[in-house]
Amino acid sequence: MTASVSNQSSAVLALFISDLHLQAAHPRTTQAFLAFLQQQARQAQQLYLLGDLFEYWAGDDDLETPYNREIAEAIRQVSDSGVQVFWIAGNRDFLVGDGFAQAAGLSMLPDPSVITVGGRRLAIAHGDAQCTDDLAYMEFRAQVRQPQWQAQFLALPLAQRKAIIAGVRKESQEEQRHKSMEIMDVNPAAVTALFDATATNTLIHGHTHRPARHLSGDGETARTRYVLPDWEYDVKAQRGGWIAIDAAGVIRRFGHDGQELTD
Ligand SMILES: [Mn+2]
Repeated sequence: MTASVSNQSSAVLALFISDLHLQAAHPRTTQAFLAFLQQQARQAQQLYLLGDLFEYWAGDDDLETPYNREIAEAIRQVSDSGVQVFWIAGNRDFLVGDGFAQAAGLSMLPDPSVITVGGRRLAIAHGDAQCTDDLAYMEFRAQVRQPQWQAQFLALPLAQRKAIIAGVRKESQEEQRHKSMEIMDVNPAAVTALFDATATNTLIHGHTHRPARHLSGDGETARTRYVLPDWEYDVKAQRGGWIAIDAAGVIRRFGHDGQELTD
């Protein structure tokens, strides 16, 4: 009896991943994601994709590309197996629309969102909106998140959109070399504002590629900010992992090898 009760309370309710930056040029990372869908995701009740699943997304008509179709179908199989799949857009795949959502069988959520898992109320976000020290990026974000800008961009031929995105990616890589580490991290005041606005004391986000558990305050004002890792299995020093919440509301972090992180 005791064993079954403890099994029940430790059953994973929800899984959180972000920043896989999936692309055909990264076959091992892709395989790691497909394996995660086959194994961990199917044991959960909910799977939250918190942004930058794709290295870039040029529009839902790019589902014709076999690679993108394969990823959408793999997520769809998880969804069809009874797992609820949720999506928050990242700064690289914010052009994902209803076409992809339908193909993948997932539900799109606003950034940030407040959810309740295992009795625990928490906020989830991609994390780029809190990087307010990067003024140039915030300006770019405000522009490209406008429905009118997106409609105009999506009206361009797919090949032209891909060429523009390739140009922006190259430019952004150049710029990041000259930006300080602080500018590319979340701003503490922006994080506090998110906690206040959502009336939560737990936040899970990605984007910064700095996996961590940050504690602030104490007692009733204690807040915990979990940062998801990015995934990169096509290099020697592999990175990846996820966060799990069980039926008792306990939050656990796992590394690229599936081992629980205890810090
Ligand atoms: Mn990002």
